[in-house]
Amino acid sequence: MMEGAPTDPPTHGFGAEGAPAHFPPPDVSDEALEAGRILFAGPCDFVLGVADIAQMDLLPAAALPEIAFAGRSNVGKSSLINALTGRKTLARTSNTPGRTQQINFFNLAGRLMLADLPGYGYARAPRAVAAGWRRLAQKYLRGRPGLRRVCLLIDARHGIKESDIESMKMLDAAAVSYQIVLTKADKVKPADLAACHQKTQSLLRGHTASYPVVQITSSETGAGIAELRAALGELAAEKRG
Ligand SMILES: Nc1nc2c(ncn2[C@@H]2O[C@H](COP(=O)(O)OP(=O)(O)OP(=O)(O)O)[C@@H](O)[C@H]2O)c(=O)[nH]1
Ligand SMILES: [Mg+2]
Repeated sequence: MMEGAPTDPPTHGFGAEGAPAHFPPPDVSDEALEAGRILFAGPCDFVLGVADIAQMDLLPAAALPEIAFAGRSNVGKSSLINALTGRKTLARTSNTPGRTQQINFFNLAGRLMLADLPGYGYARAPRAVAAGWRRLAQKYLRGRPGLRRVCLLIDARHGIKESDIESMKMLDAAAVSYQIVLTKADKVKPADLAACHQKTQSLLRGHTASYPVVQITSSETGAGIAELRAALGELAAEKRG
């Protein structure tokens, strides 16, 4: 087993000072938690990075069910992939928004492909460059065979922004299933977190492709990570052999 891989038994991740009692973590069975834990404790390898639309056409057809991590710049996409897989440096993270500038693919245990997307809404990248990332991400999200779910990440400190609504509408129109994941829960007071969760949940109404459960996470404390592993594990290919 790789160093740093998740080996602890699944917990709900909400410690004593974690989420308040009135919004319990989603109801996940112990079997699903254990299956998710085992999957994400498996090997995870960088496969390739795709930097522009021309390269998209060279992308091999999706042989595995695929999960994409999308959201505004700096929301914590790369950190979440690292937290899910229990590796600190698998996906490159940064304090500087715009760190992930291509679509990076990771093969998880030969059962699931994880795709780390560049963020949108990064004001400081040259306009043409940011537009290029956006087109790349959109082309990928609309047309990727094998894409089973998009984790659409929302910073729990800020909630859903106009650019997120645009992404949700685009995914609704393309009928691509997406799940809202609140990030950086450790940075928000429990009462504010509850309010953000409730507001986010209510904003899902009318969004036809959205998964009903809004998952609260912290890549810093591990809150909600076991539950997200369980939810995504249900989409993985069967273990071979
Ligand atoms: N406190 C806290 N900080 C976090 C969490 N997740 C990410 N961060 C921090 O937020 C910053 C951005 O994280 P990244 O994972 O690089 O964000 P990203 O969405 O991949 O960013 P781009 O690739 O630029 O779009 C880093 O400084 C992370 O350490 C979290 O759960 N809690
Ligand atoms: Mg990133």
